[in-house]
Amino acid sequence: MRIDIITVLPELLASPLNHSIVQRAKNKNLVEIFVHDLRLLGKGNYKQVDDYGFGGDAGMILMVEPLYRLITSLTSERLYDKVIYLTPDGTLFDQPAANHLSCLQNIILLCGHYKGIDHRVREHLVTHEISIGNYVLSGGELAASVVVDAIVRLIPGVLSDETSALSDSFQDGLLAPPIYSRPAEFNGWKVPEVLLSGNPKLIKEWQEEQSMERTKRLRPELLKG
Ligand code: 6GU
Repeated sequence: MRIDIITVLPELLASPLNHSIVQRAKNKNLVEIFVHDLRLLGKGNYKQVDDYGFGGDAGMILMVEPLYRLITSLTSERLYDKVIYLTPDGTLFDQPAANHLSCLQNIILLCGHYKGIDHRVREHLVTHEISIGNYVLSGGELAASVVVDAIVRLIPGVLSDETSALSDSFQDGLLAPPIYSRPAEFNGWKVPEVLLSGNPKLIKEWQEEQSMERTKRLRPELLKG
């Protein structure tokens, strides 16, 4: 999979994209991630890529021309499955959406900043819009990091034990069961007996019960779907 990310703040993406599972996936050549600094396409001494909006609202807007040049230079080189703009008014991102994106070959993630981007980019170049939740972030970079992390870990071969992505919370529409490590007793706090039983069938039953109980109690709306 290839992911191209367009941003005016590449620094904001550096840490999440260069550590942990995402770094491991890049090392294994299971994903290529290219971060494009939009500023490099700005014109003039100031490399201007943002400007005031028409209509008098305060706040800067990413201009249509640099975005047009960058996006069309990418799309002229290869076919992109999706050109995704990260925005609070996009479609809510969830596990099924992550599963879907993880199956694609090439995607562009476009991060807005300041007030957002010239709407003509959304009308003519963007094909999909994603929000990561009902709150407003200062820009799309943190959201893009979230989306990249969620999809990269699903690419086959990225996680060492492939079943571990399947046992994630939400992968079956339920919350994950509680997990424990050694020691079996700490401070008088005990690991549930069944997990020490060595009986895989009993353990699986207990985990499924726990998943269901926790989902009913903590996120009952997940069971409505
Ligand atoms: Cl994708 N972008 C911004 N700026 N804010 C958000 C968001 C995205 N998702 C939730 N809030």
